[in-house]
Amino acid sequence: MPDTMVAPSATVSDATTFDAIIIGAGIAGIYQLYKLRALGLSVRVFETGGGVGGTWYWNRYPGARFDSESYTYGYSFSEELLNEWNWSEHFSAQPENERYLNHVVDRFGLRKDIQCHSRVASATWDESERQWNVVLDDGRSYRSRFVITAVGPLSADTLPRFEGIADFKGRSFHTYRWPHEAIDFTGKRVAVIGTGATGVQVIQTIAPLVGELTVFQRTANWCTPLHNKRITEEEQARLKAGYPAMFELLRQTPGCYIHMTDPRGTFEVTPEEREAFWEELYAKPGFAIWMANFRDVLTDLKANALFSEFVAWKIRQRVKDPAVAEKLIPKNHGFGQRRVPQETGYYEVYNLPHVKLVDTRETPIQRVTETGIACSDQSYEFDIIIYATGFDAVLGSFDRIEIRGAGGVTLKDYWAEGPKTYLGMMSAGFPNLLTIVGPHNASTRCNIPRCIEQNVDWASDLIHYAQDHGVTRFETTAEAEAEWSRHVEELAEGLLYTLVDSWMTGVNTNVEGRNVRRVLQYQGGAPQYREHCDEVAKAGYKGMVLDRG
Ligand code: NA7
Repeated sequence: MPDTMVAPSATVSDATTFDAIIIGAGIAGIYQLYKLRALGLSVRVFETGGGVGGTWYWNRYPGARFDSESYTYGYSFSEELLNEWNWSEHFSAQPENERYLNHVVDRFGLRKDIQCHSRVASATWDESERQWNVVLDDGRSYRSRFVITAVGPLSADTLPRFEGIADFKGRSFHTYRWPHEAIDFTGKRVAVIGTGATGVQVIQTIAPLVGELTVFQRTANWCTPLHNKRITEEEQARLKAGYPAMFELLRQTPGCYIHMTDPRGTFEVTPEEREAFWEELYAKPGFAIWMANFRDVLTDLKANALFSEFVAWKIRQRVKDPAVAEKLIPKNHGFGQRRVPQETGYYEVYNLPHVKLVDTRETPIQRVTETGIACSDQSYEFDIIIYATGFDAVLGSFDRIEIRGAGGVTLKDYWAEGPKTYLGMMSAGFPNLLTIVGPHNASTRCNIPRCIEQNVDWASDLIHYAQDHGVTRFETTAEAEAEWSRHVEELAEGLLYTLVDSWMTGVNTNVEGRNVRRVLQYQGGAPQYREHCDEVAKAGYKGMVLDRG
C-alpha cells in the first residue's frame, strides 16, 4: 500500500468536556479556534494529522503550491499578522504555506487546544444533555455543546479501484499522503496516474529529476501558465500598502480573487482585438485567464469553444509531437468547465525523450503488478508509482465520520441522494452542528480562505448569540433547508461546468455511488452568499429554531 507518514504530537490538557469541538486544524479550524477562544469558550480541535495546516500539512508532494496569489490567500483578520508576514513568491509553495499556518497557530497561542493524531470516528447527538458525544478512532470520548466540522472539501483522498495496488513492491504514494522525508528520484522509473491540478504540479516538478517518467492520463485538462515569480522588496512594500484596497476588491469579486470578469462579450470585439486580449491573458499570472476573460466564455458554448480553440492552439505550439499534443487537448469538455490546472513548463515536459504519455482511455490500466502497471496493450515496470488521483470531494470527508443526529440518522445517509443544507452550514435533524465550508456553501467556488473567514465569522456570531441568549439548541427548519437546497440547485442550472464529470460535480469512479452529477457548490458568488447569511442573522436567525430549554 502507499506509504503513510509519521509526525510529532502536540501537548493538550486532559479535559474531556468543552463548549465547542472543532474537527480539523486546517485553515478553517485554526481560525474557528481563534474566534471561539476570543469569545471565552473552552474549545478542543481534533486533527488527524501530526501537525496543523490541513491541505498544507498533507499535500507535501513535489511542486505543491498555491494557485491563488499568496497575499490574497493569507488570513485577513489581523492587521499585525498581515504586516509581519512576507510571502516570498506570488504563488507560494507548500513548505512556506505550512510554515505560515504554524506561525499563525503559535502567534495566537492556539496550539494548546489542538490535539493532533486524533481522528474523529463519530459524533452523536445526545438529546437529553443537548450535547454532542465525540469519539476518536482509538476510543477516547469527549463532549461538547457545539460541534464545528472544518474537515475541508478535498481531504478524503481516493485511490483507484485497480487490482494489485497492494502487490506493488516498489514505493507508491497518494499525493495527499506524501511522506515527510525527501524522495530520491534520481535514475528512477516513475509513474504518475492523474493529470488534474495536483498531477500537473508533480509531473512538471519531477520530470527533470527522474530516470524515466510515464504519465497515465484518463482525461486531458486545459492547463494555463501560472507565471510565478519571487516578490521583490518594492513589490512587498506596495502589496502591504495596498492590503485594505485589495481585501475590499476581494469582497466584491464572485470568487474572492483579484480578477474581475471583462464586461465585454467574446463576439462584441473584432477578431484582432479578441486575439490580442487572449494573448494578454495567456501572459498574465494566475487565474486571470479563467476569471478575467470575456463575460460569456464560461456561460456560452460558442464563446467557450472559440476560447478553447485558442488554448488548444497554444498546446499545439508548445508540444513538438503532434500526436502527443492532440492527446493533451481535452476533447470532452471546454475550457474552464473543470478546475483549470496552473502550470509552469508542463507541456514542454512531453518534449523530453524520457517522458511518455499513456492515454488510459485508449489502453486502459488493467491492474497494478508487483513490478509496475499492466495496461491493455503492454506492461510497464516502475520503481515508484504516484497516485495523483484526487479526492472524494466535498462529501467524502463528512462520510468518513459517523455523524448521528437527533433522529438517529447519520449525515451520510441523510445526504445519500445529495446534500440538503441551510446556507451550506447546517442540516435539519443535526442540532448545534455547523458544517462550515461544507456542501452548498460558496467556499468551494472561492479563493477559499476568504470564504472560510466569512463562514467562521458567521458561525462564531451564531454561537455568541446562543451563549448570550441562553440558547442551548439550534437547528434549521426542514422548510428553510428545502428552500436553500432548491435555490442552490437553481443557481447551477445552465452553467457549463454541470455538463462534465469532475470533482466539482461530485463524480468519482473510485468511490461507490459517486456516479451521479450533483450540485455541491453555491454558484451565486461569494458576495451574494454573504448577503444571504447576513440577512438570516439580522432577522434573528430566520429559518432556524433557537431553543432556550
Ligand atoms: P482531480 O482534479 O480530481 O484529478 C484527479 C486525476 O486523477 C484526474 O486526472 C483523474 O482522471 C485521475 N484519476 C482518478 N482516478 C483514476 C483512475 N481510476 N484511473 C485513471 N485516472 C484516474 O484531483 P487533484 O488532486 O488533481 O486536484 C484536486 C483539487 O486540489 C484541484 O482542483 C485544486 O483545487 C486543488 P479523470 O479526470 O477523472 O478522468
